[in-house]
Amino acid sequence: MAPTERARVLRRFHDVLWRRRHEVAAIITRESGKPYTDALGADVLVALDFATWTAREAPRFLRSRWRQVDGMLFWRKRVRSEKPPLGVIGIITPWNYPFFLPASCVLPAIACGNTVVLKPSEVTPECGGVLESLWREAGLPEGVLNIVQGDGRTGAALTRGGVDKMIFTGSETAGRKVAVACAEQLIPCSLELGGSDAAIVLADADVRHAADGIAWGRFSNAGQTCVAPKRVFVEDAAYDAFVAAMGRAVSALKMGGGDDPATEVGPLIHSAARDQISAQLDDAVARGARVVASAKSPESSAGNYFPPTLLADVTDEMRVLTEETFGPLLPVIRVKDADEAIRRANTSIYGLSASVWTRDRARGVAVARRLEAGAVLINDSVSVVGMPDVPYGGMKHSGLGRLHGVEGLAACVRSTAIVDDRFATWHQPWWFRYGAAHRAGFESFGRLTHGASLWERLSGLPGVIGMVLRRKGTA
Ligand code: TXE
Repeated sequence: MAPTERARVLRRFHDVLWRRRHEVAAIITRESGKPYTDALGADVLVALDFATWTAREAPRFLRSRWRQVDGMLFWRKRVRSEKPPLGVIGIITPWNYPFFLPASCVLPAIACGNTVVLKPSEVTPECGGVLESLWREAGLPEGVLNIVQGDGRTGAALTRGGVDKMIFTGSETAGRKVAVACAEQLIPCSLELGGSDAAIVLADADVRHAADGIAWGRFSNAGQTCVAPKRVFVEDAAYDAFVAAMGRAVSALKMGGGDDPATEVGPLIHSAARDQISAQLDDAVARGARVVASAKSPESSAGNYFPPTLLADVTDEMRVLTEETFGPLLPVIRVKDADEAIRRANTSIYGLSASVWTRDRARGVAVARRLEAGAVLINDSVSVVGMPDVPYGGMKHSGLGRLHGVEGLAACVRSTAIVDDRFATWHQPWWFRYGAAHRAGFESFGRLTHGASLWERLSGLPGVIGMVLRRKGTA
């Protein structure tokens, strides 16, 4: 199919998803426990945006035309850089955004002409199933999108199953195994492996605005978001006011079942996730951290609920700072100034995203440039992952490569060049038939292209013309 024809299929996928949005959001809520509002907003609506952007931009990105090759030596040549598909792309996704993550990886892969084998998380298989059914209804030809269900063993088999590229989102441990398998086969991989994002609250910030924004970033999806702010550094002058505002925000959060429209924080994905976050909290408290505030758990003890919890008096060796916390825990750290905040933020092994909170937006940009992160938001958190045209991915242990935007499209293609010579039978000046005249010809060429003055350059011209004509028709 031509890129424009594929774009038409993407638009139909968009239309089918829009029509079936309530059914899809209900599946997401049922499988993951997240509030229906989040399922509709952060999974379905964002996927719709990605479909629109990819259908519009992919054909533009894939377009190629002949152009003159640069450099005087190559004046006879024209080139066409093309972007053919990679072939089969293997995609492995986790459970935290069980519809958006697979959808946003599949869209550019298909738009660029690849076929896909997708392995959704074993915890949320139905979200993968419904994605397949939406594409089928959109008229995607048979065999272009193939879903395989299973756990890590299926993922490992897919990684070594003859694919041309892997796109993986998940834990650092599994991602590292995927990277090793890809390295052994010499195939590329894109890895998105989570983070421990810093939020830096500067002294001039509107603390209530910062507290509300960081609370949403950290506690939405029950804290199970790779780009959530997981460590907050607050300049001394704003610290007390910020902790008070954040304490109020945390205490006011409404926990409950996903179907209740008032629910802001649902349960964790499974009991193992709850045990892990409990252990990280216990470690912090045992080492002297203080629980400043926590939300009220729902009356019913059923479900893997874990109350959003605000922690102060946190020290660098606690697990809540050294590890990724994939649940609703928020440690707040007092720092002397922005320099200390940046230095401590950058000590993490992760570097996915970060945020800076300030009224002085120019200062925010200056701080952003010094943070080791793939993206920095000023006065917001998390939303970068929902922007279809903004490159997304991390530094350090947060992964390799970029998804989304033009960079994400580029990650789904090869880059090839066809170089054509305008004269089918003229020998190239640099081919064999060396001799004194040939050497002088190169000297003249050097003068013409690199001479220090106009005069020196022009002095090379006769020799170059002679060199070209000598080669014309040379057998
Ligand atoms: O991830 P896994 P899990 C982090 C977060 C969380 C932890 C564990 O800290 O607490 O990871 O979550 C497949 N080869 N993130 O255990 O195991 C697996 O089947 C190939 C951050 O759920 O990495 C699933 O489809 N594939 C993250 C996917 O990898 C393998 C989101 C993710 O599962 C595999 C999720 C293997 N050897 C967890 N082993 C983020 N970046 O947002 C497993 N899989």
